[in-house]
Amino acid sequence: MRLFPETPPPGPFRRSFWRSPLRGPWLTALLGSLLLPLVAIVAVTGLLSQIAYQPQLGANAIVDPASDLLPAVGWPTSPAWLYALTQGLHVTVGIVAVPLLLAKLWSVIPRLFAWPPVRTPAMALERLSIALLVGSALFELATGIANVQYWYVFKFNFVVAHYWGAWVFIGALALHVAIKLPVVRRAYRTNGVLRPLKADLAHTRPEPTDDPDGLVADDPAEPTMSRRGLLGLVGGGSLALAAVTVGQTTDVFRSTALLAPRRQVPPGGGPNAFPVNKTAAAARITPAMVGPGWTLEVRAGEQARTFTRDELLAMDLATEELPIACVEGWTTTQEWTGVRLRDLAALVGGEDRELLVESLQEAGVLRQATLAPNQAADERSLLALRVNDADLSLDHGYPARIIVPALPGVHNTKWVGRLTFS
Ligand SMILES: Nc1nc2c(c(=O)[nH]1)N[C@H]1C(S)=C(S)[C@@H](COP(=O)(O)O)O[C@H]1N2
Ligand SMILES: [Mo]
Repeated sequence: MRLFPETPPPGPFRRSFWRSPLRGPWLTALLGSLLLPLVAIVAVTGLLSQIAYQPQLGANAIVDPASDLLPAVGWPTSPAWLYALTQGLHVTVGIVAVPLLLAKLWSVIPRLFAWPPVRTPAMALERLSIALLVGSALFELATGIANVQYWYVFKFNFVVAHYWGAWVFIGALALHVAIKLPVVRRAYRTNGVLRPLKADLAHTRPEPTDDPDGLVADDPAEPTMSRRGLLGLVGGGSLALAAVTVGQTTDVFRSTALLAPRRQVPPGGGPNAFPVNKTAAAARITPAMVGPGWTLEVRAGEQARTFTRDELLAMDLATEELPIACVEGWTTTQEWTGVRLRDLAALVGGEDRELLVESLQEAGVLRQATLAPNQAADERSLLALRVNDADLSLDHGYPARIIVPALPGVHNTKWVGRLTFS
């Protein structure tokens, strides 16, 4: 008995429905070849971001470290712009890949309606792997873009879902590349790698029909666009997205980042006019909590000391130009002044230890972070009290905040109340 009738239902399940003369194995191979390095960059930088979070330390973990597939290899403090680079690439390249991904899906869309949907168990497996690949690619892009837009529509934990979605994607992609490599090779051997791009509209013909996947139309329509025109359209879309995104990784061109919510800086200019992630009001930090009664508690083992802000300001202060690089892709570099974390460690005998940083903020995962010994010991790592020669603004973490080179922005804790070296 047959699972599906021999004749496909009318509409997209019939091969005659798909008439674009541009579709074929060469076009799909070329789009795939262009997309692959981009998704590789996004995947690698995404995994690096998970490593940079140091989930093995304290309460840093968002993804359960017991089930994490990545080794806890630590994260350096140099170069200071390392996380700005990796995370800037992750977000920018991910956004730039969108037009290419859509074009690639368009190029294979007849396969979605292949008839019969499954013929053999092997084919069922292949289709399942494609479903996982396409599903995870769309899921990763949709959740990633929603997150960088601060559009928290999902009811699940973004980090956990985006992380495990990435592994599904990486696995399905590796399988897909291995399976399709011979098809790509043959498409390039038959058509040349770039030869079809030489044809203008008048010379645009369907690809040779030697095509096991049935991408070449049975009944091709007249072309309305050349292949290089299609590539120009897709590439132009990617460049346009890059142009309205990359500005957020700089302080000079931030206003050009039309698609980035963090192009806005606090109004009025001045030393504290750079992007704020979470305002003091949103974090429920009240003026009373940070008033003259504020003290910093510093502990290591049995040793505990408290300092007022004036006492901290009277210590040996250091000034460092360091970036805050947010996981959402924006970066700002400012000149911070404060007490070196290693000097504070020395005051309580907590040198070369892990450092638990706790905020006055009472709720939310970002109220605390754990720094590794190399991060707490770096001579540029500060408990910053001032920025650009002025007191920190309340929104930037007054009375005191953490600034550590190459640390993911999320761990540069604001409104610090307690430091525990252990
Ligand atoms: N206590 C506390 N610290 C925090 C946050 C927070 O929500 N609460 N946000 C973090 C994030 S995600 C970033 S990117 C940086 C941004 O610092 P800024 O707002 O001064 O630019 O602060 C970090 N420190
Ligand atoms: Mo952030």
